[in-house]
Amino acid sequence: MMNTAYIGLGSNIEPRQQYLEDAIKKLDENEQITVEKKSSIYETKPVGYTEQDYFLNMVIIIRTSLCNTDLLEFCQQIERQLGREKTFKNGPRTIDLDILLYNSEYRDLERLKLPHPRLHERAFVLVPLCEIAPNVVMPISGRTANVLLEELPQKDTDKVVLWKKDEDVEKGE
Ligand code: GSY
Repeated sequence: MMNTAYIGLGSNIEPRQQYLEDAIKKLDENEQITVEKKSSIYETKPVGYTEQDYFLNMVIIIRTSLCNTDLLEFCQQIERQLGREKTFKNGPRTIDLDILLYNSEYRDLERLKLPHPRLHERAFVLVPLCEIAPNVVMPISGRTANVLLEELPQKDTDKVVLWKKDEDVEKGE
């Protein structure tokens, strides 16, 4: 059974772009995962704990035969492999992989909440998500990514700046 998942990636420790690319490569190397679509990379002002460096963020769409908890495990394994050290809550990180959506499932487990509980308030997620899937529908609320983005204040979306278009990443520019 093939499932569709949306994953948000973020890094604010150099080499930021390399961490994003390495994480995507590791996902794609898993036989049970195919990376279907990638957003451009955005440079974003840190949210939450603000006394840290700017992030690079992007969103990808994958197809996978992994169940949601196995996908979570695999994402956490990649975070560990890429040297993510838990400093403190919301602190700097080499790579962060968040499952944003898994099919149209709703889950409220300790370890896994779907859709991602802060997705609707995060411009650094919604801007790249809307680039590649503006009409994706949120479970329960039935609202699209586009509608969620329109509801964010402009001061939030202003802090998410296109950094590298997907085709420039492919060309290695
Ligand atoms: O889970 C996301 C980690 N994170 C980010 C992020 O990825 N980007 C921005 N701009 N701010 C953030 N704050 C946290 S925590």
